[in-house]
Amino acid sequence: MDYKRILTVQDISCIGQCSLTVALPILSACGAETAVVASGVLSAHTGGFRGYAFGGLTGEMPGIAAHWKKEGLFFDAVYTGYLGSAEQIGYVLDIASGLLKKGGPLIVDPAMADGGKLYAGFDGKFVESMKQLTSAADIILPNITEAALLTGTEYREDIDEAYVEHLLDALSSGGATVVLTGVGFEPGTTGAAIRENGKTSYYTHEKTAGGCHGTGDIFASAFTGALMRGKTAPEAVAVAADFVLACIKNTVGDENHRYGVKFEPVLGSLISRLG
Ligand code: PXL
Repeated sequence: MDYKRILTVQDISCIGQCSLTVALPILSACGAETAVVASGVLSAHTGGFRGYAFGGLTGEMPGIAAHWKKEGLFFDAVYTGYLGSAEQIGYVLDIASGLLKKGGPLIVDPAMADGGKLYAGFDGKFVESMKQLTSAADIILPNITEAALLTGTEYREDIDEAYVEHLLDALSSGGATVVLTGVGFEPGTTGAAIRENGKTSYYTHEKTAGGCHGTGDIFASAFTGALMRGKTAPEAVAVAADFVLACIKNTVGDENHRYGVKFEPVLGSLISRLG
């Protein structure tokens, strides 16, 4: 098996089953060595919790990157998630240009919004900086809200093919592959639209009744892991979407589990699927 080294840059939400606490185990399950740069440490994620403790780690980023450069450590892929500031995005761009192996993908999940709204703490200035990062990316993994913000398009809940095509056109104009999540045209369905090399394809599956936090991070991590295991982008989308659905099914109905999905018992199915 081809053994890949992936760098992921996102926060540590100490509790909450999102960002690094899901990316690390999922990428490991996909068979990849995973290095991390933590963008910040929060007691819990900002969706649904109040009064969380927060500390940024921006100041650590250049020193970490400089040490790796000195050691000659390079990455097969760089995958970014939740970042805290324009300054951090600048450091991530430096890391991608200095530490990514030739031909390795920069995969950007512009984790900053959902359900028509920016996450707590983000503003229009941050969106502008995120546009810089997505412009440099080889693969972008936005949900509909993030895609609308990044392209200056009105957010719509009732989406149709023309709306999705417009978002895909705008996001892929620089040549990136785009995986737009939360796309379903029929009631009771959801999935992803993929734009690669000018062609759109869809992966559609059932939509469960309740939404769960952290599923965007789980999708992006499983997608990245599957892609680095040699799957094509549409194949990696299918792997990631099926995994997310299985995680949600393993969680809904558990009133005591309110902040994320119980993905750990489902990791075995991801490992088996990737052979
Ligand atoms: O799941 C995305 C995410 C990651 N990290 C933090 C968050 C969120 C979404 O709210 O608050 C800290």
